[in-house]
Amino acid sequence: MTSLIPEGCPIVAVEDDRTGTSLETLKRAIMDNLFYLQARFPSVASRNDFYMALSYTVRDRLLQRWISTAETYLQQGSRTVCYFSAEFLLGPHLGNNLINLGIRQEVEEAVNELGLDIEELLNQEEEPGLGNGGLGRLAACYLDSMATLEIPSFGYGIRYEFGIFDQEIRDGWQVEVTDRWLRYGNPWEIPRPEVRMPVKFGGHTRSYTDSDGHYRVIWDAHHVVEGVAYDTPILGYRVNTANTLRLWRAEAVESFDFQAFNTGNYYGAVRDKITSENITKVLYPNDEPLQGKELRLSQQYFFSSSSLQDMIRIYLQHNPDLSKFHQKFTVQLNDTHPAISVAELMRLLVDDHHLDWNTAWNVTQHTFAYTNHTLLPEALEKWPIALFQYLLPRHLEIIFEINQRFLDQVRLHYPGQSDPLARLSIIDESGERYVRMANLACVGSYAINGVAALHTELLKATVLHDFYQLYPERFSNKTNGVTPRRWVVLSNPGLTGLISEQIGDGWIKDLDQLGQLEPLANDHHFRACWGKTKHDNKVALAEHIQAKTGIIVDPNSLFDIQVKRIHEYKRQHLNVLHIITLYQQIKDNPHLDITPRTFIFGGKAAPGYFTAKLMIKLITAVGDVVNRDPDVAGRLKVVFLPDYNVTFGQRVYPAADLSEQISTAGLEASGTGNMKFSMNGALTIGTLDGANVEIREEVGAENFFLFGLTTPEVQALGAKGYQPWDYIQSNPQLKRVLDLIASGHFSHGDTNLFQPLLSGLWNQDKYYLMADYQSYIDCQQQVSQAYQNREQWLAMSILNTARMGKFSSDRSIQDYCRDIWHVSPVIIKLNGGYQ
Ligand code: GPU
Repeated sequence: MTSLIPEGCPIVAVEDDRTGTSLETLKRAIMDNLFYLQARFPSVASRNDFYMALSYTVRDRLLQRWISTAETYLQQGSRTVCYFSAEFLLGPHLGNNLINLGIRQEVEEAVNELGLDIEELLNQEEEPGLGNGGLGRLAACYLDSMATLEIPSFGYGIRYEFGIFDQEIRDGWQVEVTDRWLRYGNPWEIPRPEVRMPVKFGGHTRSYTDSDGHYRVIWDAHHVVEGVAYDTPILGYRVNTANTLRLWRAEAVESFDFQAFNTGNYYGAVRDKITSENITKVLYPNDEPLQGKELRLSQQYFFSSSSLQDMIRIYLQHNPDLSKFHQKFTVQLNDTHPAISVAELMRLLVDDHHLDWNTAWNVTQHTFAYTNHTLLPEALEKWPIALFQYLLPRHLEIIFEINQRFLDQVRLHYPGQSDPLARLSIIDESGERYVRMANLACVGSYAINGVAALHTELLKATVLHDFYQLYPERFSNKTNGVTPRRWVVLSNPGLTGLISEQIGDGWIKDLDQLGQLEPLANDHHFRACWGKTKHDNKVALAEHIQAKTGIIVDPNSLFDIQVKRIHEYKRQHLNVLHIITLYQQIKDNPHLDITPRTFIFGGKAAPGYFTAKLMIKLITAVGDVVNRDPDVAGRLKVVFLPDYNVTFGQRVYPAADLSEQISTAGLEASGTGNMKFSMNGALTIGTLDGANVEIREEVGAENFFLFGLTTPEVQALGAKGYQPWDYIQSNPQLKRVLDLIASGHFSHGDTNLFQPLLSGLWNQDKYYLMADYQSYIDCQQQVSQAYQNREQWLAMSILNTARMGKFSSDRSIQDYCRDIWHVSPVIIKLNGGYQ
């Protein structure tokens, strides 16, 4: 490989202290960073100072790989994937980078010799919570897999100053606290103040004909904001590839005009500056559905525009001809949040780079691919035309033009029919006019996919049916996956050691190798070791629970866990109905012999989602009564663990016996927590929804607890007119459970508190809890029985892990590479830095 450093330049060898991994070198490097980066000496250094010093030491070892990677990509001009996502829920970096670099042991020793504790330092890291839940975490797993598979790729997103709020529980209610994750600095990001992109907002457009007779449009914006790049290296597992996650921060610009307009109004000018910088202040904490706010659309446009401008800049460094842009880059749109990119790329190509419309459209349409992540109709993004006109006037024109040309084509398919046209149109004209972002994404993309087999089928049959009719060849399924590096190796070292002892460690990069564990499911000794690992993890979680909540739980009880965003369609309240059912059975018969269980919940509610917040209150209220009732003692415990996040997930999945995946069939697009649980040997109780269907296929029906209506059954019931009352009146047990809540038993006699939840169930029950209740209770009874047969349970647990190969995000990424992106790995050789 030829070096980029011009000949004759002095060769600077990277110091060993920045790359070496011997014990002495590591110790010296940590102390060096403590002095020269934190400006501290050991006797006054805080734990955070040591965390920072250690992180810089690890970062140095990444940078060598990062630079080699960037250099190689530049030289080879390799085809590159850009993953556009408004959310990247990365979780803490330090532990993961130690694993991927393969220096966890050495670093632990070095840290010990310095008189420090590695666990304490790891716990010091504030996780970057730049996402809400599944969608953002999927993006993070995909970055890990793309790096591990040596795929040239960039992540592009937003550097929120405040990520997802921290959740506190006060008097049983959720209270939101600002996530000031950058307060003590972020050693993992490298600011790139010289990489800045102007992003325009508002104003007007005007047109003219240039000297060559071309029609041109100029957008005179109301104001301009600059996107400034902040880069985070994303290292693959035991490879030299370190890709880039580039997140944009909004900065104000002070243009000449800006100053002139504000003469004498210094205060006003500064206030405007602050307003521009608001764009990247805070992550919207709504999962699905999203909030239709102006600032949210500004965020989406801001990061889409900055990213596309950056890609064009990179492209033009080596290729003059933008008509081939799509050969170099492909963009995956993570849901519709970046779908405005379709119009923005057209604008950049046509207005700024003077490509003709057809050429530009060919490039655009061959650049984007769109992933849909939800079937909930209320979560499909649409923006009022008036807002678009005000914020992005040029884009509205471009969208109208795209739409007109598109509808002309559609007319050829459906001569004389207006209904399909109205449904396919990018503009919703049924009432107030809106721009439909999913339609824009479908029209502007060469590939469209769902995230689990069932979800893709339902997309084709329902929300995207008309597009499927028109463009069947664009549709495919790409079942989600999760990275086994973070979700097994990092979070479950005990299990990792046990598995690798038996089958070697090849499974970490090739998860299908877990299949070699299958015969061991029959091995009594192996089962015992498996059981001990699980037990150790449960003890550790029990200690954590006690430290955080004061609640004492028994590691010998069945750990029954539901962790995910709080949402009616995910049905945490169905889980609560089961708890109350068991509670009543014990109250009826205090000597009842039941399998002791600990119910553990975690998850945040969107701050404006009243019912979800009431669901949290219900869980904590039931816990308060059940945990204190002496009749129940030793049999049931209910814990709501505050502030569920990636860090806490890493403690939870390894300690679970039972994974609750109980959404109404047809509503959870995929789920990914379901995969993390199963990989760590939990059994699933679940509906035939999302990826549960495929998990059950893989692990075998006999190793999965299935209950509830199927999607067609839900649809049929809905069509014939669902009456929850039919189920309540015919089921005395169910009625008693609802009545007990209504009586104020869990609310200090307050009969009003839970009324909104209860009347929802009685009157409408949009998510079919009443219809699924008995099936769920019966299935839970089977779970309890199965848990009594420890040997059998352990065998099922081993088989769950052994059969999870399919759900590695490596498999997902390979599918995307093969079927959609058409990109191949590029092997990175370490060139030792600047040589
Ligand atoms: N999902 Br849309 C989110 O987490 N947030 C969103 O705004 C949207 C979807 C989730 C789906 O609910 C979940 O089923 C899926 O596994 C995940 O995206 C990743 O595809």
